[in-house]
Amino acid sequence: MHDLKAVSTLFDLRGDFVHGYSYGSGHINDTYCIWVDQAGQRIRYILQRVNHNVFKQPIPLMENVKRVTDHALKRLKEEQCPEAYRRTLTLVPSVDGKPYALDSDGNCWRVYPFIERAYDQIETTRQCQEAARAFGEFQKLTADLPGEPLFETIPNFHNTTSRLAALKEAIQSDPLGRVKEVQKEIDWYLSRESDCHLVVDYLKSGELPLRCTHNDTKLNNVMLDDVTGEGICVIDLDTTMPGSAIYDFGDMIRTATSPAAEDEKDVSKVTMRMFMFEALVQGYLSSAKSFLTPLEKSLLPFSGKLLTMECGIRFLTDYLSGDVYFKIHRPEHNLDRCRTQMALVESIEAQMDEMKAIVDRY
Ligand code: ADP
Ligand code: GN1
Ligand code: MG
Repeated sequence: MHDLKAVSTLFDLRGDFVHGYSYGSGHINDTYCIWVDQAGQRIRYILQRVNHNVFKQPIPLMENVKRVTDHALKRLKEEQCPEAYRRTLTLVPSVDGKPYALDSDGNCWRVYPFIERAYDQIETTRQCQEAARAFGEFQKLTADLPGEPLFETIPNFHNTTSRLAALKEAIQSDPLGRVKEVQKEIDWYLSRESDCHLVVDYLKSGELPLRCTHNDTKLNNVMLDDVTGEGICVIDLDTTMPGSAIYDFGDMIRTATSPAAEDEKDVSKVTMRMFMFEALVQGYLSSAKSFLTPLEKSLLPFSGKLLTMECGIRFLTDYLSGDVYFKIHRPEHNLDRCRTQMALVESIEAQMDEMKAIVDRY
């Protein structure tokens, strides 16, 4: 545990630190909720340590986040949107006026106002639709971000071909001797190798456009209003950078359509529910229809298979490598995650024709 009180003094919080604790269930950064007393009023903030094992260059990453959040706020204000500061993340500056602060160990920290009266769990079709609409709106917003393209915080993040190559390397080096336990899973992923190239090839040939995308559209990365259910604020902007709309939609299918958790041990509970898929299509197209190309639209059903497979490949690679990337809370956590992704891919494969029919209908 870090000294949260000491870290909080690096930021211009206009108050006294009261207490802080670990918060949320993200797999990457260290996230804390901290309470601050401001002239007698208690306010909470999100304090985060950027994981520099994953994000090798936190400072250009923070410059990305600053550019995107400033642009979002400017737009919301121009549109005279009520509660603008609840509809986008905003960065609380450090005492020396930067959007982040470095501690004496070289950790990069940031503070966001806590988005109040909102939640990040999705259970109903309406919530699903709203989340997808919000991610579509976010893509629209970043499409007219002025200036240079954003810095690529993790090169080849969604390059499924390189993800598969990394899996093969982990199989070769097998540092913990785990390969023999998971041959079935390895064979399963390797048998789907041909699916890994498609989107990468289309991007290379220019048939698919490179856009500014979120790239981590997991459903707990969007906050919904706790009264209206409206998708109000997209969070976790670390991977917002050049990418494909296919990646963003695919990860929504991966995280929203199954009733089972990503780390469910009983994979018979994992299934792609068509009504949730339909809600995603409805919500996403309500904001993205105007800018998606026909090829992008036609790849929406496949995107779910691709991103689920890719994430499974990453979980299996991390398991073989000794769990060095994703946070784990039990010994075979990454292996359980890799197995749920397999079950979900199989469920998507079995329903692909109906998924295509739904996209055509909308
Ligand atoms: P990670 O990259 O580790 O996933 P996130 O930025 O997604 O980190 O934060 C982890 C969790 O913390 C989120 O899923 C969300 O529940 C919560 N969270 C993050 N930022 C805020 C915020 N500004 N207000 C309220 N909750 C937040
Ligand atoms: C990570 O940071 P978080 O928990 O929202 C990961 C995503 C994976 C996801 C799997 C930067 O997302 O790419 O899809 O876990 N983020 C990064 O749950 O690697
Ligand atoms: Mg997150």
